Amino acid sequence: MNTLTLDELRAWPSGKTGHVVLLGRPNTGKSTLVNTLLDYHLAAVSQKPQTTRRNCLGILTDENSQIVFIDAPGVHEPQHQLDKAMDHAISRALEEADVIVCIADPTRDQGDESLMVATRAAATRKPTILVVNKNDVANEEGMKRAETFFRVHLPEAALFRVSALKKDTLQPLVAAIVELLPEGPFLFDPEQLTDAFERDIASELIREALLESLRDEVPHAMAVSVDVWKEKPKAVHITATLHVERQSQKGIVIGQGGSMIKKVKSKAITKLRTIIDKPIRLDLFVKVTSDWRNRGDMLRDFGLAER
Ligand SMILES: Nc1nc2c(ncn2[C@@H]2O[C@H](COP(=O)(O)OP(=O)(O)OP(=O)(O)O)[C@@H](O)[C@H]2O)c(=O)[nH]1
Ligand SMILES: [Mg+2]
Repeated sequence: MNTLTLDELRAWPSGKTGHVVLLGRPNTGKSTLVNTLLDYHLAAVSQKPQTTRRNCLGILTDENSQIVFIDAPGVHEPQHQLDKAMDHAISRALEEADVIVCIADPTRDQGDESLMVATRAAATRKPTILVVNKNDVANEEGMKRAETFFRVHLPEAALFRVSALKKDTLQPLVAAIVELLPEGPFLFDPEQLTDAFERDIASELIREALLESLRDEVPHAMAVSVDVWKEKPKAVHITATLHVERQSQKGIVIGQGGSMIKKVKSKAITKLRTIIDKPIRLDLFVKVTSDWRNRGDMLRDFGLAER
């Protein structure tokens, strides 16, 4: 952390501020909500569950408040070591949070995962808000069912219906969050949008390109490491490795005559352009890293588990 001068300390803004965890089963729109509020493609989003694998901070600041959103992985039953690390990240986020925002998806039936979400939120006894997302596509019956389900465990929580894709629907929610936050000095510089490094965001965007391009389980068996990041005066050179678990998956990712990897690269470059304003050279390599989802050393190397 940088040392501040006395004058800078005196000028450091304060107001309503604190951590707000987004808690929900996979695919409810947690990352979408953060991206929309920040107007920035910070977190990977996809139609496939378990897109987010580690906590990522999205910092929303205005003159009087600073909300530090924790975009956490989706709550699900752990299978691999990776899932356990994701679950641990959720627990850490819940501990750190001043306010919990429980996000429900009314387009699906509420089941075991929703039950885990509701009971985990209730167990913290922290101020909690219930958000029913996707109101642009959900029907009234689905929204009512989701609300009734969560209400059993969170009878006191204020309720909002929103679409994480539409910023104007999120303003009443943001105001309610601010109300619940404590007063204090801002936790981050007002200009800062996230705690993630540019190369971590880049690896997420490359993974998003994989999630969009590849079918079934393959993207879930993949991790992305950004190995080289060179800032040249007129371009940024990035080298990344796409880790798969088996030789057969390597073939799928490369595709016939390299067609799939070309597609992934082109999609990834388009996404990276939203965060990098120089020309980009992206080199992708595919590597078999056997059973990485069950290996603590690899999970730590990929930044998915604590050191
Ligand atoms: N129609 C509609 N789609 C949405 C909305 N919010 C999110 N989605 C879509 O839902 C899918 C999942 O969104 P994500 O933001 O990745 O969900 P998540 O909760 O972060 O998922 P995990 O990271 O897997 O836990 C994506 O296809 C989004 O485009 C919404 O309000 N309306
Ligand atoms: Mg997510």
